[in-house]
Amino acid sequence: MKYFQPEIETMSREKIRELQNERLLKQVRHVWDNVAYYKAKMQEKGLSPDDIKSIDDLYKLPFLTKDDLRKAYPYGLMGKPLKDCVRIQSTSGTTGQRVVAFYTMHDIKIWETMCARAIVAAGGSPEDVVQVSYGYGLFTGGPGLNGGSHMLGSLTIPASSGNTDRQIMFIKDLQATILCCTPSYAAFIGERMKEMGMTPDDIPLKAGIFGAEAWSEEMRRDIEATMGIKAYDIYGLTELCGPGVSFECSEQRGMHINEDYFIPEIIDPKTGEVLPEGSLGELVFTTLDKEAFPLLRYRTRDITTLTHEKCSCGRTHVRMTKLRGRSDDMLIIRGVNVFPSQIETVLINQGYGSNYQIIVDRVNNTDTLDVRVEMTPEKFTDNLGEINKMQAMLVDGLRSMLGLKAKVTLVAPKTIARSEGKAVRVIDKRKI
Ligand code: DLL
Repeated sequence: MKYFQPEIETMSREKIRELQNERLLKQVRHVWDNVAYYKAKMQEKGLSPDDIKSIDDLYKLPFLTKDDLRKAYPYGLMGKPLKDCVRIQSTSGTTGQRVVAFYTMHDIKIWETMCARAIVAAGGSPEDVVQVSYGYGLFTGGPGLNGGSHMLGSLTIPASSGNTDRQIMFIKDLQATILCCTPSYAAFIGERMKEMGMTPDDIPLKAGIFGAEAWSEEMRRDIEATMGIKAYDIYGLTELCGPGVSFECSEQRGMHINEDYFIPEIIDPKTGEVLPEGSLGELVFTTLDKEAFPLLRYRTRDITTLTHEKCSCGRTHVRMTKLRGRSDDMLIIRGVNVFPSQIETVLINQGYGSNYQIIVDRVNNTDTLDVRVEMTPEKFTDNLGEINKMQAMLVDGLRSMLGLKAKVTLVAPKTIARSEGKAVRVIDKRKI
């Protein structure tokens, strides 16, 4: 099975544009008629739905930001009355304001369709056994992939996250072929497998669908080798539905955005100006077929690039590159922009795992960067001279990657807390 919906996933660019134009006009009208908050924003700019005749007019529409979501919390952006809604999902609110999103039955169906497309793109079919080890509940990871797997007709194990030994037992005993969880949890499961003396040959897994947080190519290779699988990236956010907004195919070179449901744009995060294809900038989405929670030009704060370059998988939908992190993940240390993923790349290149912690502080008006890194069992030593040498190598690696001097402390294996969901790797004491 190559595609879940071949006619849509491989549609010609002209047809995609036609479909987007048609749906955009309807979505703008729906918002104007039902979302007073956004209607007021349009009126402030002197706009009415008649001013939006095609995608070419999209730039005229005002942006929606996380701040708007906060102001309109909880019901102010709804496009349907509550009685027509069947579900609420929410973010954990770790990076600030909690987001609450609403779904009609139609919205759930399109969300699950996108997740089914993602599973097929990762080599899945109704023959597969899909173990969903994302958290269930308000977090969208579990319910989204669970729904996608059902829609595809795969046997679904709603394992949820946690109880890692049981996860491994299920994979083995229930013959799971596809694992869905955060990349940090996948790394943790892999680590535990190794400890239990298991090799990839002991488990039937062939693929993993990992997302919800930034992860490096090096971490991907690590997980792939430990589990003997192909690891696919999946992206999404609660505001738009959850996982499945975009997903990787066998090429593993960027995630196809479901363009029949969303129009993506890349803007300059400072000026709001739309940037040409290939530029690195903030990702903005306009929903095209949402009933309960339609969002026009929603600023995600995620930083990426878009490419329409032909993909050998045959899918025609635009791709976004792997995220380096969110614009609000980016640390500014002594004036230098630092993404945690850059630090991770240095660590993994020198043979460490993805268990690390970044501690930023300000001492005597100067920012300090401390990186605590766990030694792997293979690298573990209690010889101080050796440890000093290893630390110095990491300091060098970080200096050439970031242009910054960091302090590195190596710690014993298993001393940094593992994550079953999204890992919290940065502790910025300057904000406290
Ligand atoms: O994390 C939805 C999701 C669940 C996606 C399961 C993939 C898999 P939120 O909790 O609302 O939703 O967080 C959304 O997480 O704006 C990104 O900053 C980040 N994010 C999501 N997927 C990726 C990814 C879910 N593949 C926020 N790579 C987004 C990097 C990601 N960051």
